[in-house]
Formats: sequence, structure tokens, C-alpha cells
Amino acid sequence: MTAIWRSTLTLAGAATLSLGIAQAQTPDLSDPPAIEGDTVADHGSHTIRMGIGLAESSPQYLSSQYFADILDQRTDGRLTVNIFPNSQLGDDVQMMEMLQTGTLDMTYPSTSPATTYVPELAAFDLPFLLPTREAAVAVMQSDVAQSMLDAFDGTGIKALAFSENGYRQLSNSARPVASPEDVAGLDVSGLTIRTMENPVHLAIWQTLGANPTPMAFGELFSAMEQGVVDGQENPWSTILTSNFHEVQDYGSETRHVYTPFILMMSERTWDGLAPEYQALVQEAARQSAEYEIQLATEYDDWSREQLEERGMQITRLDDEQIAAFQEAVQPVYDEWAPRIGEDLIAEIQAIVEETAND
Ligand code: KDG
Repeated sequence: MTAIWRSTLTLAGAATLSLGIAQAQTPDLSDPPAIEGDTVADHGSHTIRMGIGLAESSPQYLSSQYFADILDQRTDGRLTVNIFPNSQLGDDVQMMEMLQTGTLDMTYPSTSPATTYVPELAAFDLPFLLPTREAAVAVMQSDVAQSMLDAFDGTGIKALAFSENGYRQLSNSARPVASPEDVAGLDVSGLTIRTMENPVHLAIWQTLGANPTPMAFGELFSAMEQGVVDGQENPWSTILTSNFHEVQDYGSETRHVYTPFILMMSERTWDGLAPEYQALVQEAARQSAEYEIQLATEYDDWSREQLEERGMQITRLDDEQIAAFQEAVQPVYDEWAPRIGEDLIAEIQAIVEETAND
């Protein structure tokens, strides 16, 4: 079934397949904004290879396709982007290293594994820092975020734009989870949870009494299928579009961290482009990132409902239950906030408060 619907999916997604049990494969998605602007003068032809971790039906892929379309149309086909989904070229860590060596042109990782290049990005890994999507978007569009992108200069990576990975939710194959005690397991063992390759995420799950194991995203499905790990955490859209529900019976709406993505290019590729092409790439990155946030928003609740329809038992948490998780992970804040930078976190919190007052 997966192969069939993947191959029939089109950009703004025809919704339903007639395969007996018809299931919508994408929510009602906004069309990509019209591509406007003059054709950029001929500065030669380039083929850009972009590797991503997620599937063809993900907001990340669909918006990358829009990025490719902008470059194609505005250069009369001289800038071509080929997208390789599903971690087929490597995971986030490997693909960022490939950008540095110039063996890959573009990738689109979560911020969490990119903290090895720009440690300040770890602010996004602090649990419950960004309470609403509106606040998260305001932070991603702020000067604070721009200076994080600029901080990549000289690493071999040109960071172009932030977009949304989203609110991360717990899934597992062992039991329903409504409290930190369910994660730790009182009479049974703590859940074995795959985390991204990032020390704050590791600390979150250790603090909750789980057995966290950092692992590349591309290895995750088979690790869950084979029972190497009980569960993982990712936005609903990723859980759905990567078919994790096939090997995970339980989901919990924990919203414990909002992680962004960063669209990035190899500095070698960037330096090889004429300034007019660089300006276009930067503009297209911003436009496609904005579109990605729109798509991710449209996918979020819809994906949760789809997962329920496909048999995942999803536990919604009320405010009190969320507060219990928040309280349980307070030691992570206490340990990491000074290391990441109290001033930076205060700046982010000020932006969050402004959005709450608007
Ligand atoms: O393309 C992005 C993915 O590789 C990855 O960042 C997804 O959030 C993710 C994870 O859990 O690894």
C-alpha cells in the first residue's frame, strides 16, 4: 500500500485513493504560492543534490519540491534540484558532514543534531520552551534565530532558513503513556526510547526514567520493528508519513519539545554559485520554508486523526498531565539553561511573552 500511495502522490496532493478502503493521503493542503519574479540571467547550469530524512508525503519533501520549482522556473531550468528522501543518502549527521566536504549540496536536518556546529541551537531542545506554534514561528523569524543561522559561517555549511519540524509526541509499542511514571514503568522497566543525536534530548528521557538510545532516523523503523527500542518521539506528521504506526500501537500527545528544521547548503556549492544565483537560492529558501510551516500546520492534527483511524491508540493529555511532565523535566532546564546561555533563553522567552500578549 505504501508504495502505491507514494507513487501516486502529487504535490498539493489529490486527497483520496480508491483502493477499497479509501484513506486520505494528505490533508487539504494549501497550494504553493505563485512563483513570481524575473528570470535570473544565465550564469551557467548546476544540478543540486538534496538529501532529506523524511518521506515524499512529508511537508519537508513537498516544500523542498516547491524550492526546486522556484529555482527551475526562475532560471529557465538552469538550476535543477534533485531531492533524495527517506535518508537514502544518510542521516542528518552524515549529510551535514557531506555538506562540509562538498560531497552533497543540500540537506534539511532538525536543529538538534546541528548543535555540534552551533551550540546555541540547543535552546530549541529545552522542553516546553515554546508553548504555541505562533511563539515558535516568531522565534524562528527573529534576529536571535538569524544570528544562529549566521553562526554557521565558516563551518562549511551555509544555513539558509528555519522551518518547522514541529511539536514532538511520544509513541511506543509497550503501553499507553499518560504520566512520567508510565514512561519510567513502576513495576516494569522504563521504556527504551530512541532520541535524536543530542545531549538535551538524552537528558530529557533519562530524567523521565526511560532508557534513551540516540540513533539515526533512517535506522529507526527497523529498530522499532525488531524491538530494539520500544518507542520514539516525533511530530504526528512524521509518525504518519514514515509509517511508524505500523510498528507502534500507542501515542501520547506530550508536545514536550518544538524542534525546527534548517534548510542548508554546502559552502562549497554556495561559493560556486554566481551572486545572482545565491540571492535566488536564499529567497527561494525563505519562501519554501514559509510554505513548509504552512503545510506542517495543516498536517499536524490531521495526522493525529489519521493515526487513530489506522489503529494507533492516542492518549491526549490535559493541562495537569502536561504540567506533570513539565515538572518532571525541570532538572533538565536547571542543568542545561546555564550551559546554553541564560541571556539567550531570556531573549527567547521575551519573544514568547510578546506573542502571548498580542
Ligand atoms: O529530514 C529530517 C529528518 O532527518 C530528521 O531530522 C527527523 O526529527 C527527526 C528525527 O527524529 O530524526
